[in-house]
Amino acid sequence: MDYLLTEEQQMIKETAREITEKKVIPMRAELDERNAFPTEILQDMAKADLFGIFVPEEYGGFGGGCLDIVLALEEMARGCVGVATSYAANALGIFPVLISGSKEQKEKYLPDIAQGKRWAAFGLTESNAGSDASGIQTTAVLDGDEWVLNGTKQWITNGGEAQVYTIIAMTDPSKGPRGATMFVVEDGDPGFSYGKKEDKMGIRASATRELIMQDCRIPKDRMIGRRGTGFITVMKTLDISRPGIASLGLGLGQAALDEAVTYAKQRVQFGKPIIAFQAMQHMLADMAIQVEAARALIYAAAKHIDNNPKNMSKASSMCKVFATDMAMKVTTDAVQVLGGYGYMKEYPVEKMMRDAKILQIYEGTNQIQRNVIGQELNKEYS
Ligand code: COS
Repeated sequence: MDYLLTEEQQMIKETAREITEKKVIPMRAELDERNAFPTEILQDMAKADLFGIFVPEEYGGFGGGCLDIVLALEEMARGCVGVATSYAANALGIFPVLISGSKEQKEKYLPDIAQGKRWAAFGLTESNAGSDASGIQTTAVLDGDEWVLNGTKQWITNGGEAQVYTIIAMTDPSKGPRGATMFVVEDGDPGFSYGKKEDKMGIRASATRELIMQDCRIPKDRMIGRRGTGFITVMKTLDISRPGIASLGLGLGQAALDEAVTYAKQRVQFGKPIIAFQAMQHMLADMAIQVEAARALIYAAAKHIDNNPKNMSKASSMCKVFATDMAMKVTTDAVQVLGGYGYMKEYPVEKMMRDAKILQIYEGTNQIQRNVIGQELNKEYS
């Protein structure tokens, strides 16, 4: 379907697609097998200016919006969701600075991010604070001209690979969500270290580690926004970022559909290609409908977010739920279409199905997204 994308938007898609075809697809099985971080591929993306998409022009980027990011991520995810997750986590990590950072912080970090000289990561989750984001226990205490952070962040994408970390900590624990504040912690800060790299079911080309802060001292001016505004910044960050996760589901679903149709045309059983059987055609048709419906919803939600920055939550959660549930279903069906071959590592759909699962879990489970949508409906109809 023609979504009437501008020339610039088509260029973003083509650039991301070229890197995906030339660099990502040939490497994805090996990265998955070795649980290896795609440093060189990310450097290639930086050279192609893909890291500047979401950075404002005054800080050396292209000033793109949510739609521009989802277009790039869709193409990346057609190749490998692990690689695309590393890119997406960089955007997620720097969004708090974009949303609530001071001019000085933007000047300090954004040009490097736009050029891919430094990568970012987002530190929210803890062992006892997953869906319940305001349950964080990491603390930050002001000591003279420095903040002292203590706590451990868990399952942080790009952990140990990024140089810039946006981290939420309690500055006034008795105030609940209103007592949380965000900070920038940099690789090499005293008292800041990483846990071991996690061994995951899917998205194995992305790095996931703990961030450990033991009397981690950072300068006072690393606080993002005002004291006590951290939770709101986190919520806004997730609102902007979740369509990107939806788009990972979209690219993945499209890739699984491509594999399934190609296979169904080649595989001959009972004397004809299996695509000639109605049972197969109906399955492929349902997959194609779901992929296209996800694309339409994501592009519409991204446009809405670009034009209504104060009213993002429902559109953001809706497309995240729909597209990532779609990706799980469509990749599972693709394995079914390929049958025994689909279950073997020799064919890419096995990895696609493993990669799909996390999309229903990270950046807010799909159950939490439904809560957000339900709460918004409750407000709208009051
Ligand atoms: N934008 C701006 N402000 C928001 C907001 C949003 N999208 N969502 C909530 N807020 C505000 C509320 O208005 C409230 O402000 P007041 O103190 O002025 O009333 C405050 O934030 C607290 O909101 P709420 O009471 O709804 O917080 P809850 O603790 O009930 O949590 C959910 C809300 C479940 C939505 C939140 O915890 C969440 O998103 N959890 C999932 C976290 C997640 O995605 N984790 C994955 C890891 S991150 S990669």
